[in-house]
Amino acid sequence: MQPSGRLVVVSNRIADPRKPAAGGLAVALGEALAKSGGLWFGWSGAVDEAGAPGEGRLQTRQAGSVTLATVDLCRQDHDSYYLGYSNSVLWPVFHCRLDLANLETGDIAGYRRVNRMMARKLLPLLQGDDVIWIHDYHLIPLAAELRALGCRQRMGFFLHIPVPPPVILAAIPQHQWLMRSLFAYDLVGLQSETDVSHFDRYVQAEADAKPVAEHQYRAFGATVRAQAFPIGIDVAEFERLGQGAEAVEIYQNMREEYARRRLLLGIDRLDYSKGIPQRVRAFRNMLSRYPDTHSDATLIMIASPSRDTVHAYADLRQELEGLCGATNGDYGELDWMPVRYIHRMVARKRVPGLCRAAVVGLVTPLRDGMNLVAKEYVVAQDPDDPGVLVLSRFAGAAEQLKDALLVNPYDTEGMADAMYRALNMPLEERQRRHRALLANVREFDVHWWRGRFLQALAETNADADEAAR
Ligand code: ADQ
Repeated sequence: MQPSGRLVVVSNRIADPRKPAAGGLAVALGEALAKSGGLWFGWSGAVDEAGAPGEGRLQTRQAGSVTLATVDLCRQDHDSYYLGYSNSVLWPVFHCRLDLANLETGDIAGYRRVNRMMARKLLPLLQGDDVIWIHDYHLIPLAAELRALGCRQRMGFFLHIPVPPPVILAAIPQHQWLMRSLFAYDLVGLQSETDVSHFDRYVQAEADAKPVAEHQYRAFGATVRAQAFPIGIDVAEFERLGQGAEAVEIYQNMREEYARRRLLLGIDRLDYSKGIPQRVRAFRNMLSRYPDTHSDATLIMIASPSRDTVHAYADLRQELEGLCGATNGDYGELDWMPVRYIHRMVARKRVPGLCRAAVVGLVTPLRDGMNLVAKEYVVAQDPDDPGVLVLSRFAGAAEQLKDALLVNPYDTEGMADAMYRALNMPLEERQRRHRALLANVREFDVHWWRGRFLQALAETNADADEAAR
């Protein structure tokens, strides 16, 4: 069963699903929106310097059959809602980094103000039988704000980042309010079973919520269904990109340039959750303990700039530059630079070619909701001569991709050993692992994810239905 009404997607940022740079998620959501003649609502990405707090300017435009509706944020709202509460409180705490969380600021007011404003702007655009799908940690209280304005439509929420263990979550001064907000939804989608178990333990301990049926919890006078829907990639789209001229060209260039060398690759946003310095330390440790890797193994790290006005990100950049420089200084030769670090985004069309050129894919976050690079790396490989995925056990993807070499990113020696093992893995083992990984990535792709979520949302015995009767 799929919901019959129009689909409304709400996310912090929106993308034109018809643009090639949009990426798998935008394309997958765009498809579902196009089918129902849907609406996509979110922040425009622009800061209106002349705007007033809580007053976003609404703009709408058509992208085929999809309506894109955006609001601008004024400087104060952007700083407190986006940089502040979302990215300096929720992001670090949900990634278990209490040491980086700024829990004493007053940014909660801006977070609530923007969610309330978004609800006010969205409400008049809604139709009676709409099905509303809200995304990610920026917008946790949006359903509660919409309900307070009388919205009775079915609403689902998907959290793209991990749920931390209850004892960490409870460090947020407003944790009760935040989690109560989730009970305004009919369905809460999480990335992994670990996330569901953390949610389950939290609501039982802090809200005395009891599971009333499979995946159903009752607390705060409401019932919510909470379940894992591990997100996937658009495999067909990524394969198409892989056959494109730009992917083939970068693959050939890399093979030529590094003809005598073996490449290990990391592609990330430069974020402290991604375990990037830990990865360089492990690589350095491998160089120190396995001299046969010298003048051979080369680590390519492509880390795109992200949230660089938040302090923790600027510190990370400095640390990484120091580590890469030191490793190259200590181990490099005139004709071999062990680490190539590029602080930039690479064009999406090149990503499959880069992944294919690397004999080892390093996806080693300290915590990650899912991590789509792990899945992209698998799809990009030559099935006859595939590379090896080294994957952190703390990425949501590790619950599905059990045939990767799973590592603990805090264990420098263990990770160095895994890198070395990956570099030297026999062909037959690489093929066997790759077959199993690819089958999993193919089966649980982004279309499966979208379909399962929307089906579950359609099946919820929503209070919304009762209220409407
Ligand atoms: P992110 O933390 O952004 O997403 P991820 O899942 O790794 O992380 O997706 C990143 C995407 O951006 C991938 O498609 C990747 O190829 C691309 N990308 C990253 N760095 C790049 C670079 N330097 N150049 C070019 N492309 C780059 C959040 C959660 C994740 C969750 C996703 C989806 O943090 O855990 O998997 O949402 O739910």
